[in-house]
Amino acid sequence: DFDIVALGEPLVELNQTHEGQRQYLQGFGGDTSNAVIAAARQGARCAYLTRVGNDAFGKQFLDLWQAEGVDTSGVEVDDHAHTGLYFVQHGPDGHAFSYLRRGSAASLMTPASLDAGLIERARFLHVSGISMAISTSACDTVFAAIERAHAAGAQVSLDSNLRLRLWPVDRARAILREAMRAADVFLPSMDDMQHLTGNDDPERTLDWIRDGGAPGVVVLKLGKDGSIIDDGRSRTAMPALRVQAVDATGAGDCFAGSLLARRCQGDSWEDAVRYANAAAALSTLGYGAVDPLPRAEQVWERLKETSA
Ligand code: KDG
Repeated sequence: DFDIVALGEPLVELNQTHEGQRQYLQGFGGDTSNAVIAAARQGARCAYLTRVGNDAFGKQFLDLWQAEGVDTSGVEVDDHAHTGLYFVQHGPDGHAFSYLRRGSAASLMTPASLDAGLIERARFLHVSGISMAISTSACDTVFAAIERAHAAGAQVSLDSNLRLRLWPVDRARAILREAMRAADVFLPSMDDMQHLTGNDDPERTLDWIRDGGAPGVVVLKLGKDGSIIDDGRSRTAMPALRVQAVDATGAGDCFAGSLLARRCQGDSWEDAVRYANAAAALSTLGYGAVDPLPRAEQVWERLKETSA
């Protein structure tokens, strides 16, 4: 059985190593893949549901997941479509993504290609705004997966991960609203919600989410201001950890994966968020979404230092 089964698209990553220069380090990205690897590094039993191309990068991903202990029996290999790719560039305003992913193997997923058996053996199904934005058939696949999860008693976790290059804001708002109503755990960022609601006040944003019918636990991520846990009864502000970040790509995914992993270990929401904050902070200290994802020992070490 699995703690976490994630569904979405992995992307080969080419990450600029010096601002303004043309050198790129090849790594791995794709929000849900990042999250499931982060969870596996915290000791969770994980599987990933996706499709990759029958190409060198698809093979690299399969090797990566296997090395990380992520089950790949639900990964389909497509002979005709490629594995998706993105570039990360760094500038004064942080990082920016350029995508080469249209028509990718993962974007061609359909509800029929879903290995629902894996979801039915999981505690959490983890999906994101990106999983639903890459194509309409992927969006249908996410909703089919959510239904299968709930029918089997699994919980659904949703990270907003709004990428407006992938879909128009009106569609994103409508679909994310629908998905958040089905989420047992909803992990929106304040930046994403500001695009959807036009409002920059955290309390009003949480009201919007609740009024929209979200029934689960909501953790609203405020960046350097930490996060707020809304468990439906009360709201608790949690501080952020300060670090000298070099590349924040994948930090939110690390937060999601680490949070779910700790919930599966029995942590309270507050303890799980404190842990996930530390893990996410550590993940920004190196380049790339996956390579700098910390392991449990490093996170505990960091938590000890900050509480000392
Ligand atoms: O959260 C980081 C991801 O956004 C990155 O790895 C690339 O999955 C990606 C995407 O679609 O933006």
